[in-house]
Amino acid sequence: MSIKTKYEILAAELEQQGIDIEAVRTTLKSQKIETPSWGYANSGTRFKAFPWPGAAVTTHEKLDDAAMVHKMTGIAPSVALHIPWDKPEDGDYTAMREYAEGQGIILGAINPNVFQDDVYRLGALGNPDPAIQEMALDHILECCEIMTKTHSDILSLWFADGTNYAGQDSLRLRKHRFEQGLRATYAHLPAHSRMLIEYKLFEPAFYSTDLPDWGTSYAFSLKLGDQAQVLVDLGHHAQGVNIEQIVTFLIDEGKLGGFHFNNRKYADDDLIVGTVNPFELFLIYNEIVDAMQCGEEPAQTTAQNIAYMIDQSHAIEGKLAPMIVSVLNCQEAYAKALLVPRKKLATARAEGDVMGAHLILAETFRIDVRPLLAVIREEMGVPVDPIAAYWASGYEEKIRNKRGIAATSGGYQ
Ligand code: PSV
Ligand code: MN
Repeated sequence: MSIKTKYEILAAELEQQGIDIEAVRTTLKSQKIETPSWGYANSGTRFKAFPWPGAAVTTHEKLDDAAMVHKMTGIAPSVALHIPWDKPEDGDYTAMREYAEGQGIILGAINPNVFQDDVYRLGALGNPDPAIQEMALDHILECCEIMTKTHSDILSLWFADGTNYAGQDSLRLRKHRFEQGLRATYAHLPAHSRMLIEYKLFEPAFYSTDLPDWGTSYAFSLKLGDQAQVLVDLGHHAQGVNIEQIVTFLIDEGKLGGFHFNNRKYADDDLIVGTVNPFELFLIYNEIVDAMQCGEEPAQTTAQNIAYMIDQSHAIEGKLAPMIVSVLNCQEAYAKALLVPRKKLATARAEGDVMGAHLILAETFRIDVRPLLAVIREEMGVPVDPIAAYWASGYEEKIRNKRGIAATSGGYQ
């Protein structure tokens, strides 16, 4: 049976369930996922970074790779930068932006890096030394200026700050230092931009982390104002945490700003999203779609404005292929979430039909959406099978031959 026929059968079934398949197709075509510049460079664990032949070293190479991922998928039109990893040698961010645009993509979130310099041994904004707090703040403010040149509207903040030993520093004073630093940052945000405050349960600080959970990020973002929101990195939670519930709470309060997609099995953030637990990814998208379709303000607008970003830098599985798979996994999860029969679900819930309600979600998750995705890819003019098309494109051999094996690891050039 041809893909077209499979699609027609699926569309007819869905329409019977009350799903507006035309609307689903339109929505899927407007989906956007940002990929990270650092995901195209070599990286590893603290034990070993296995170099990948052809991995990007320069920012231009990272932009070329991101553009290729977009060409294959049609839904990855922007790339996040990490500063100073992506600082141009000549300091010309306008030229970098124009280079990206020439490749068919745009520059996205700016991520200040206040965790790699030697001075940050005891933290950045939370550091007990006011001179180092100041240094970190200066770098963040410089990133606010960079945003204007790169036309970025998101400042994405993550801090490695915390302590390793009880008594090492005052937890209360660290909180105060953070509040002060975040307030100063907020005051310098370009107009119409947002700052997203990322949290992380642990690592590299192990006794206390200054921004350990969504509640802390939420509290700070509330104090700061409308331009501050929370960033949920899927990797930064304890294993049992219900991320979709956090997502819903934050959307409903107007405070979910964006995602870093990955998988939490790594205890950091480098495994391909949707591989270990595709059901969880579907449930997250389901909450977002529910807010878009059934939520009241500010939930609807908040859900519409979520910045979807991947935060993965693969250690053993190559570079572009896993990035393409990550984008496709998000597309599949979103497609399924758009097919949930929400009226039927609401009725089952209202009737207290526990199994009925659960099975509506579970059955939707089981729908084979590949014919639907094939049809929209064809309409978008991208390969119907992006992974096969990538392998057939010759790009991997081209970068392998041209770039060779870089000695660098991490985002550093
Ligand atoms: C930290 O683990 C993190 O998730 C932050 O988002 C960083 O910006 C990113 O990874 C890259 O180090
Ligand atoms: Mn992250």
